[in-house]
Parts: sequence; structure tokens; C-alpha cells
Amino acid sequence: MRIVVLAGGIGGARFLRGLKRAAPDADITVIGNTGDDIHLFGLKVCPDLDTVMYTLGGGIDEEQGWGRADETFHLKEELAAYGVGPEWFGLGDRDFATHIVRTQMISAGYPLSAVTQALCDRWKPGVRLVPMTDDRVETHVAVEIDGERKAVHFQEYWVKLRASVPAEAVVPVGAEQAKPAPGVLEAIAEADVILFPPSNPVVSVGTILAVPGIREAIADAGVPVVGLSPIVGDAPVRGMADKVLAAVGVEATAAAVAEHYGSGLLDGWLVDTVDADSVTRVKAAGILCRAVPLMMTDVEAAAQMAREALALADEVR
Ligand code: GDP
Ligand code: FO1
Ligand code: CA
Repeated sequence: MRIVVLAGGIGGARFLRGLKRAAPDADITVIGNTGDDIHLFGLKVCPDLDTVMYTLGGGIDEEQGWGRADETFHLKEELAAYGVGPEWFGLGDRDFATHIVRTQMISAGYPLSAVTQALCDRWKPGVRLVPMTDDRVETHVAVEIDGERKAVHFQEYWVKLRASVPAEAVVPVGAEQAKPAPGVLEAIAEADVILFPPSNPVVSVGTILAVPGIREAIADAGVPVVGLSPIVGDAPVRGMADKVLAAVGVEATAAAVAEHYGSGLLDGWLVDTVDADSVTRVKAAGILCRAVPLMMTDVEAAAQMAREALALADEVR
């Protein structure tokens, strides 16, 4: 079975770990979000690709959900001693090595997709991890600070500002001109099932869908497309997805997120059991829906969610 998954960082990575357990023989292609990418200290950092790679490859800081296990921060401290920041972004020593290798290869002319493959030669995530595009796309967030309207990089909004001011707009800068990376459209066309993990609908899955051709390829694939809600009990399980959902005029509920994707894209949607009363609303939008436990408390819980998603896909097939 060929499975394609559109993934952000933590939500996507933890679901994928479960999917690998649920479908050990499946051929899994992960289309990763690169809108979160940022250049720091002259290095290219790809938080969502790295979160997937480290989580599936056994190198993740489990508690935090991003960055490396057993991390130290000597390099960051030395940079700070020179007055070189940003101090608000926690890049660790082990993680730095990944960004150095990536940047070196990009400077040598390799596209991000080839670089990602090379990094995965070390981590062996057990899936084919492909960035959504080799072109530069950067998610910016329009905010108003002290009466002044300005756009900040997504990482500045998320990590530095902790989404403490309303997001007035979320813009994947460069997406309109971006081309899907090699293998992306092919994987979608050859898939038996396409899954949206409980990733952020706006700045993770939404950014991937903003690359021209990807949304159309999914809609035209003619195979079941099933998603899992990242919203449980009218709030994101983790993070501040409600803030960016508000920017696109979508309420933070499992049903509203399903409607936002719409029946043109989604065939099936899983909500958590606490949101069982939203099943009728999702079905009314033309999307098959079930209520099952959606908390990824451990790998087995994530695996059970993946089994439910694949079972729902079989039902719509
Ligand atoms: P990010 O790039 O690290 O923000 O990760 P993703 O975009 O892949 O996923 C973020 C989303 O995952 C957040 O909106 C969370 O609500 C959701 N999430 C995290 N853990 C869980 C979980 O255990 N269950 C569900 N249903 N959603 C989760
Ligand atoms: N998230 C934080 O909240 N604080 C950090 O200092 C931070 C550093 C960081 C470094 C590398 C990396 O791959 C991810 C990192 N993240 C950090 C996570 C991250 O950038 C965001 O959670 C996601 O991009 C949100 O989608
Ligand atoms: Ca992300």
C-alpha cells in the first residue's frame, strides 16, 4: 500500500510514528512543510522536516517535541557572548550540525529535496521524506504591534511572540511561484490513500496545499483522502493553532477545520470522542466522519489513530 502524508512538525511526526507501526509494510511518502524554514547565522533551518526526521529516526527530544535529545547550547552561548542573536530561538549544538551540512550542500548546488534525502541517509526515518518544494517559501504573519502593522516571520510570531498578538493574516510568501519538489506530484498520483495527520491546518497542511499543483493533484488522485483533527474539545491539543485559524476566519473546532478543508478535498475526517456531537455537522458537509480517541499519549495510541484513519479510507473507497 502506498500512503502519502502531508506533515508539519510535532503533530505530523508523532502520527507518522504510529502509522509506521500500524502499517509496517506500507510505502510511506511524507510531503513536509517548509514554510517554517528560517535562515539564522547564515544557516538554513527546516524545523518541520527536522522534527519528522529526528522523531522517526530516534533523535528527537521527546518531551519538547522538537530539537535533539541530549542537547547542549555552547555554540549559542558563544554567539550570544559576541552579541549575535536571535537569543529567542534555541538552536542546540547537535542540531547545528544538521543545519551546517544542509547549508553546505545547498551552497554546493543541491536542491533541498536531495539534501533532505542525504540527511535521512543518516537518520533512516523509514519513510520517504520530501519537502513540499525546493523553492524558498516563508510563512509571514501580519500583526499589529504598538499601533504599527507589520509582517513578521512565522518563527518570530510563534516562538518569540508566542502568538500573543492576534494574527491578522498568514501569508506563505513565495508559494505562488513555487513548484512542487521532484516526486511530490508523482507520489500523490500513485498513492492508494492520502492522509492529513493532526497537523496545523493553516501553517502546516495549509502551506503545503498553497504550492500550486499539490491541492489539485490530491483532488484529482481519485483515492480516499482522510484527515485527523488537531483540535480536541474546541482547542488545539498543543500550540496556538487557534490564533492562526482565526486569521483565516475559521473557528477552532474539529468540525470547522473539516469544513475549511471541504468535501472537495477531504473524503473522511476523524474527530476525538469528546467532539462526538460534531460528527453530524461534518457529515452534513459531505465528509464521512467518526469519533475516536485522538490523543497521541504514546506510540500505540498514535498507531490506533492511524488504523482508524486507514479503516475510514477503506469505507469511502
Ligand atoms: P508543528 O509544526 O510542530 O506545529 O506540528 P504540526 O503542524 O504537525 O502539528 C501541530 C498540531 O498538532 C497542533 O495544532 C496540535 O493541536 C496537534 N497535536 C499535537 N498533539 C496532538 C495529539 O496528541 N492529538 C491531536 N489530535 N492533535 C495533536
Ligand atoms: N520552538 C520553540 O518554541 N522555541 C525554540 O527555541 C525552538 C527552537 C527550534 C530549533 C530547531 C527546530 O527544528 C525547531 C525549533 N522550535 C522551537 C520548534 C519550532 O520551530 C516550532 O514549534 C514550529 O516550527 C511550529 O510549527
Ligand atoms: Ca511547523
